[in-house]
Amino acid sequence: MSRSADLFDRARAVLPGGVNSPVRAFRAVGGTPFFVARAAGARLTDVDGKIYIDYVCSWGPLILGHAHPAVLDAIRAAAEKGWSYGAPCEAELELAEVVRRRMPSVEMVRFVNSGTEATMAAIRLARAATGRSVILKFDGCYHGHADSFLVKAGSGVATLGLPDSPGVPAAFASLTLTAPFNDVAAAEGVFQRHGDELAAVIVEPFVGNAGFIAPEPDFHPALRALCDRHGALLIFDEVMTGFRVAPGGAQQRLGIRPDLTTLGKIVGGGMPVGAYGGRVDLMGLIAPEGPVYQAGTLSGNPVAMAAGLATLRETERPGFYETLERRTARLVAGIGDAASRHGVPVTAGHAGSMWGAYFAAGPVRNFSQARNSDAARFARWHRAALARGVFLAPSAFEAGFVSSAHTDADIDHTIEQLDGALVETLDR
Ligand code: HOZ
Repeated sequence: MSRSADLFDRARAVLPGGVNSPVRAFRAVGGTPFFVARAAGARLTDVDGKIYIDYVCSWGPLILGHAHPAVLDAIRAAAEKGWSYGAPCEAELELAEVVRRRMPSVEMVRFVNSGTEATMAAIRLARAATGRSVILKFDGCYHGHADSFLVKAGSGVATLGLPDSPGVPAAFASLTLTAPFNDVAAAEGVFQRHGDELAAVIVEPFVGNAGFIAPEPDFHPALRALCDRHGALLIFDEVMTGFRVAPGGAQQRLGIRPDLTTLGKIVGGGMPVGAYGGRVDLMGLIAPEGPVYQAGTLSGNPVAMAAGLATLRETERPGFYETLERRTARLVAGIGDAASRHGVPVTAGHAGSMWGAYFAAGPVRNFSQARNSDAARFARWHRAALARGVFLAPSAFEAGFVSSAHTDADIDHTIEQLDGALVETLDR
């Protein structure tokens, strides 16, 4: 028995499913998860000494790869000065200023500890600001695990095939309306029926929790116009896309100015950080400036702020995003080429260094098309790739990520291994 399998056995006795976040249990791809001993650059090493090129990158935060020296130095330096104050520190202010400079729609920001906290708070703020209760989300989009969002959600909810979560009161779920992603007519229909009840539309601008789905050109402009016409707020959930798909996130890439934005992952450089922010008149409603309550003992944690700042600083090097995008495009093209050579239908895409591949002829423009992809083949591909030292997200309903630590040679090696892994999935 491997040491990972042994640890997983022990873990199952004390952690539900042996994990602290469901997708990590590998249920969708079979087998048991490896346990990580250490990580550096583009590689993870497991407790049995096996090395993997990592395309999960901690589910998105590690745009510089693992244990980047500049981030490590910043964490060390911050920790030496104490790692939790419960009082303001300069790094919070510095990170807020960087966020505002990079995302001008975020005129003011509040740091929290996770993406879930950020989306929860953003919805509370939208409800308070509009005096309305209903929200619209899109099928397969995942906005964390707060009650309001576990309705037709992506990520682990989709991976485990749970329609909706028990424990969410029906009264709560009834305030969350849904529509298919990329379907302007459906969104218009919701606004026609509920326009005066809608506090907000929340959307992952590029979906990363149902696999990777790109928006069609008319989708976000239509959402912006609908919100403006009906007095609802547009919330871009940029937990995955923020500082990932462009220096200023999806809103820069798409040329859309949301009213509120939620952030996580990269903004904390791999430490537990989330954030929400937006128009100053809205953020002025947050306590203590205004009456909308939200608080947190560890919010603005000095070590986490330092990691986020160091990470964002590194991404400002000339050519950073261009190089990442070029490498990701090469990876995605390599997967597509191998698939067509072997006669396997694949639809693959990327935005910046966020990417995904479905075993489907395509197009994949919404969650129901994503769900019709060949998940069984994905599972075989995942297992074969893992055996060949390539770690992909263990679900067809999660995006992949390339970091600046992935070299051209890593990408070429990965393409070769994924090609071999695909051959192993062919019916013979
Ligand atoms: N559900 C998150 C990604 N979409 C995190 C999964 C994890 O950390 O295991």
